[in-house]
Amino acid sequence: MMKELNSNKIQYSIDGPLFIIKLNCPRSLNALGGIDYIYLATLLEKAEKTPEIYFTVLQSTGRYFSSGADFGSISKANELNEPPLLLWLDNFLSRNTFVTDKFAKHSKILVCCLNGPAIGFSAALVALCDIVYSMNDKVFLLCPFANLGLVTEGGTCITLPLKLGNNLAFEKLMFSEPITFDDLKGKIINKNYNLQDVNEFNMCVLKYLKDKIEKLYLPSLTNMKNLIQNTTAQLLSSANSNEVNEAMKYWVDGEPPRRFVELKSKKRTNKM
Ligand code: CO8
Repeated sequence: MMKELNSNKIQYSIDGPLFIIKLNCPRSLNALGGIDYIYLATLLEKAEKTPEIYFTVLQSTGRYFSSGADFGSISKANELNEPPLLLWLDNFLSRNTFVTDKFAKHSKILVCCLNGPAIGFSAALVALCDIVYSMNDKVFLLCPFANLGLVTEGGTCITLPLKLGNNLAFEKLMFSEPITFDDLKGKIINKNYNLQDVNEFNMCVLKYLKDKIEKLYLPSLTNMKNLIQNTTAQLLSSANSNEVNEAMKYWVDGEPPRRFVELKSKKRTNKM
């Protein structure tokens, strides 16, 4: 029997036309390892292939939406005795490209329930969502690529300038600064729920979506997404490829792995 990919940090459920994916590792602020990100992408594929599904809803738990790549899993990869080029083609380039592509090309409406901050690759995935609801005004996105010896990833060289505006995106990326609720509202965040309890927030968004779509002809929605997506599809596709290839030289030289080790030992932080 073929071995199935799985992750104990991510769960999914189906509720009518909604495919709900929940990050459930609040202890590490929903940090995700390479396999977790790939599993997340395979769940998007599952939603993609299910004709009754029109919305893919991302939810999370605890005080962060996701603190990005799990520094433990990067340290583990770094300890493998492989030539750096092969190591990072496998553990960075192929994975990032695949996951970003699945998000960028997803045909169902991608909704993010942003319960808290999202960092790094996870922040990039939030920026790829079509609709984002925030739990309160404490949420932020942080792309600390310069702090970690990386470059933009997950399509952020396109999504952030496009959604936030060029100069704001520049400042946030160049100085590894948080993109605050005020920066995000009306640009990436559609609506703020002003809640403190994550379960209540997640339930409220699901109820809101069900009420909103009750009388709609759902194929119109995915068809409109397709029309909108067409305008940026090529840009995102080439950005995805350019981003990971540009970052490879840094991985091979060892700068990001060194900095992830510092994160793990708490010598480096992305705390504001
Ligand atoms: N990985 C693993 N564990 C984490 C991570 C993480 N990214 N973030 C937090 N944790 C853990 C902490 O170690 C801690 O565990 P413990 O209680 O056992 O010590 C617990 O979560 C709580 O964290 P803190 O005590 O640090 O909480 P604070 O509120 O003080 O700080 C921060 C929160 C600011 C988020 C801080 O934890 C931090 O800086 N974390 C690192 C965030 C980060 O830099 N993530 C990587 C971003 S870059 C990226 O995602 C691109 C990667 C490209 C490779 C992708 C390959 C597929």
